[in-house]
Amino acid sequence: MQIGESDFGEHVGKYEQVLYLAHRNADPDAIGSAFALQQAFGGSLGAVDDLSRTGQALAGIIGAQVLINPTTKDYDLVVVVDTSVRLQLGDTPLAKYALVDHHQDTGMLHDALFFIQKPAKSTAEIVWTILRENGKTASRNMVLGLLVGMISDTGRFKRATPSTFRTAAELLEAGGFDYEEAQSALSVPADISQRIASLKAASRAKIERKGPWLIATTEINSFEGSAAMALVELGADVAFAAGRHGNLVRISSRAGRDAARAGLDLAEIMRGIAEVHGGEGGGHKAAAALEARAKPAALLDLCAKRTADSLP
Ligand SMILES: [Mn+2]
Repeated sequence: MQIGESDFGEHVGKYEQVLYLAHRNADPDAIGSAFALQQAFGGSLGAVDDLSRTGQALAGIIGAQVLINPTTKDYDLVVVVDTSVRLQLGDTPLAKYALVDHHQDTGMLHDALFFIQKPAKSTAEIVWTILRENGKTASRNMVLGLLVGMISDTGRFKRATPSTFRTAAELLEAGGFDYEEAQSALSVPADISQRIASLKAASRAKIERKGPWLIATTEINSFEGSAAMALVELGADVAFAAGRHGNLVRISSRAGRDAARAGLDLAEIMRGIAEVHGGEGGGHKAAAALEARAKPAALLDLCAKRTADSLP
């Protein structure tokens, strides 16, 4: 059941033990959003498997105590935050759950007791509305977490909307800190294994050209998301990085602004390919992922082909 932001307190208030759960490799938007909800409404804060590098740094800065792989059956309600696809929660068992999210996928909505899902540029923006409309006051650290989440998910406001800027201004006024402080929370140097992964991804990349478009595919075994982003920063319009994880293949994809403007929808492409290979995929138009059981090279070829077909 879809609910409005103002009804969140009433719904979540019916449960005693509430867990706010962020997805695997939890990023600043997931951590900042889940932390603000947990602080405002009470309960525990958790994440599946691990936090991302910047998610970890943010948790330290705002003092978020994140339980890794908490036992979900110990809670009456799990509020899944910033997550739209079941695969982002791994094998975590979910009984009664709610959802607060900004992605475009509908896979988790059906079984949710209640959900708020809007196409905002970050979950943090939705959470800020939830706090405001439920009369919650936010501490400096809650506000800082939300703003860092917004900065991170909008690519430092590259993908911002007027409403993103309005919310950012409200957060700066409410938090009483400088914008610079929020931005510096994201300046975490990449560790050496991540830099090696990006360099290997580039050196192994296969490049296809369709008219003015460059599509890059590569295989590495970790940091697929940052590797795909690195290939776009190097000049690819669209990049796919595949890695094997046990008997699953994970592919992360990123698109540059021109490809996204031309109508490319990576979430749809990843969802479509995953579905026919017994997996799951989704995300955003310019950043999406899939997990499936197939040969990485075959999946990458399919990704490149569907992308070329959908670019003008
Ligand atoms: Mn997000």
